[in-house]
Amino acid sequence: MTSLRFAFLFLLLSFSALAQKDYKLWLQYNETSNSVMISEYKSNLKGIVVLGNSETIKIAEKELKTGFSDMLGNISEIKSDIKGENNLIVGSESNLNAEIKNELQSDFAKINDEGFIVKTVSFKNKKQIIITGKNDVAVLYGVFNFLRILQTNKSIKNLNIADSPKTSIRILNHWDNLDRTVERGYAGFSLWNWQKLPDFIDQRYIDYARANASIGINGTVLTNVNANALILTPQYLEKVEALANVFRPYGIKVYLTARFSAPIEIGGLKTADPKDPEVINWWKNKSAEIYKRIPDFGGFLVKANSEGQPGPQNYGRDHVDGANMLADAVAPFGGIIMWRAFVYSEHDANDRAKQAYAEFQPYDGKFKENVIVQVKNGAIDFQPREPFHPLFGAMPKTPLMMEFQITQEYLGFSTHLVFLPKLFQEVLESDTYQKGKGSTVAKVVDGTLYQNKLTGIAGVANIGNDLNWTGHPFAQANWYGFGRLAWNPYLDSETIADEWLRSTFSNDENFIKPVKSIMIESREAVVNYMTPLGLHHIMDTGHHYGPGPWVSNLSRPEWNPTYYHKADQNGIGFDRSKSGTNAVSQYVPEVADLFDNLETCPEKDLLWFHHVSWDYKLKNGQTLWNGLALKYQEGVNQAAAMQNVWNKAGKYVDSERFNEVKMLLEIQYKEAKWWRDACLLYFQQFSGKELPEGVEKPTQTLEYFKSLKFPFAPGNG
Ligand code: BDP
Repeated sequence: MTSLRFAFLFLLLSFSALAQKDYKLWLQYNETSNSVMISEYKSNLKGIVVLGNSETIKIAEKELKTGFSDMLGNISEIKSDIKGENNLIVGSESNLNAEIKNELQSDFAKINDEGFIVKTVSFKNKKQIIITGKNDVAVLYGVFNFLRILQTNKSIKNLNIADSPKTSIRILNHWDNLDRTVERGYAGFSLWNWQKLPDFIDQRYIDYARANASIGINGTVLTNVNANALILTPQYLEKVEALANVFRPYGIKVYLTARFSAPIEIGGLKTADPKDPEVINWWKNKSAEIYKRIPDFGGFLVKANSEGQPGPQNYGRDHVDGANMLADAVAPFGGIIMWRAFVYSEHDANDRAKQAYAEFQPYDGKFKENVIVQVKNGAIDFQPREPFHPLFGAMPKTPLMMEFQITQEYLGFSTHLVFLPKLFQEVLESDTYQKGKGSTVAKVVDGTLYQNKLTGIAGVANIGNDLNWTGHPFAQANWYGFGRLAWNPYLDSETIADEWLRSTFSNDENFIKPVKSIMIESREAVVNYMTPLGLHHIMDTGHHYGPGPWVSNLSRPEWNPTYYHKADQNGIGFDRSKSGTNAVSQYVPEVADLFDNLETCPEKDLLWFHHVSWDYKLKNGQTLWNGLALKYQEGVNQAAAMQNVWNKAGKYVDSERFNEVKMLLEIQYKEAKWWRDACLLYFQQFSGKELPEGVEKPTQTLEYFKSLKFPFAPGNG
């Protein structure tokens, strides 16, 4: 009996210890096993001196102490007073003594307000490491950077880092509803426990803020873009205020989504017309009320006149009228409006891919200073691959921010391993040619192309209350990678994968090398088994999980997959060339011509821009039909290869995470085959051709695949 009880207790304890690993994200602070590094770290870190006493500085100090004790074991040697050398001195510029400040003058000149310096200096002939910045949050960023150096087993002998974020708004968009369901959320329910707020502060809020601060995220939109006006009532604002208080010391500002019809729904007005004086007043008063509670409130994110959401057009006004009215309301308090450009209309017979550009481009220069237009990375909707959105670079007088989707609505939910920084990087590196060669999307987003002051990157969060935050252990890498790229849109995704793996799992090269390679390949794998060669939006209806290329019965034409692939006896693909919908003309001539011309159009975008015959010859000499089938097979093979690699990783990873990933990769492989078979059987009806050699034969019929239904797929309202 007793031994049974012990066994149970042991099981419970080991479960929680393991579960904690998953929960700790990339902040594992694993004990360093590299003896060379340990002795280097210990000899360079004899003492810590922390200057200042703000909450933020206390967080920084605690973080350092946790990091050191976890990674370096016994830190009893680390004293808190500074006499000799080899100390770590941590504090903001104003707290440094004059001599150190002087020593760092040229470094301070290099950084902006959120930037940090991590530097080995020698003063009074004594070597010290300084972590500093212009304020305490910047110091906290420096601390996390320093800890990352230790986590990734890099040298701290001669540090010389001065690093600043290249964008000013680095923000998560939570599509969280007040009932705690999460639109397109695949990691459980919303973190925000509205019922228990404001009095109950879940430890998760603090851990969330800490994780975000560790990667430089400085803003969070708490609520769904399909907004509920209730969040703006005093009852809820009190709860929002409680969250803002938790996040503040971590440098994170809170933002809300504003439902455009709120003046009617909660204000008792008859209209929400942005030109109506009462409406204008209502928003002014509402903003004042919010800022009274939350003086550093960030502002509003707005989805208006998009997919049925209310907006200025309901009153014969336009997006500029709506955005500017709200901008005026928050301007006195330093707030901003992030106005989304994700619009397409059921009454517009035009190619959906052209609609946002057509509607927004003419507004260039018309928005108030504190408005930033938030544009999705591509012109349709977060597909596994889309060419960059033509609005990037096309509105020189308007700040534009990037909207990426971290949650995998169209990329296998939290079931498939897909390393998204690869996708993000591809978009950011795309050349718009707006000011000649080298006018990349990254330069639009970081403001260097047109000298915009307001800059930003938003990511639709993949976070929920699952024990491991993101559903799939590897989906944590997408949150991490998003933050790193928002800080520096020029970072290489391979560097990000490397950092994340080392901080999350192990520094062992035998683990890093192969596992990094599957991360890097995973994005192309998913493109191959879902939507190769420029196919897009052929996911099943509503929930968007799994293939549904046959769906053609939805009320709005542009919701149907058949609208996007246009497969028929003659071929497949959406003709957006000059002889088709001419969507290519929304890009500057260099880019337009590249996409327009079959010879130069990258094959990865072929069916996005062209309808080509089944016998069309691809660059590798294959016919389009054979090439398409082989791409689907390649995706399946890649999914299998991912499994092979992971199966050998067991000895470097705790068994819980190892098994989780193993099971998920098995599902991914199974579903890659599902995608291949369903799509090829469906398209084969039009091509009328046999599958080429090397492509496995489907084991089910097309009817079987069509019959699959997923009424309770998550994230779908
Ligand atoms: C689509 C989603 C939908 C969102 C919409 C948006 O399917 O749930 O509300 O985008 O971004 O991707 O507004």
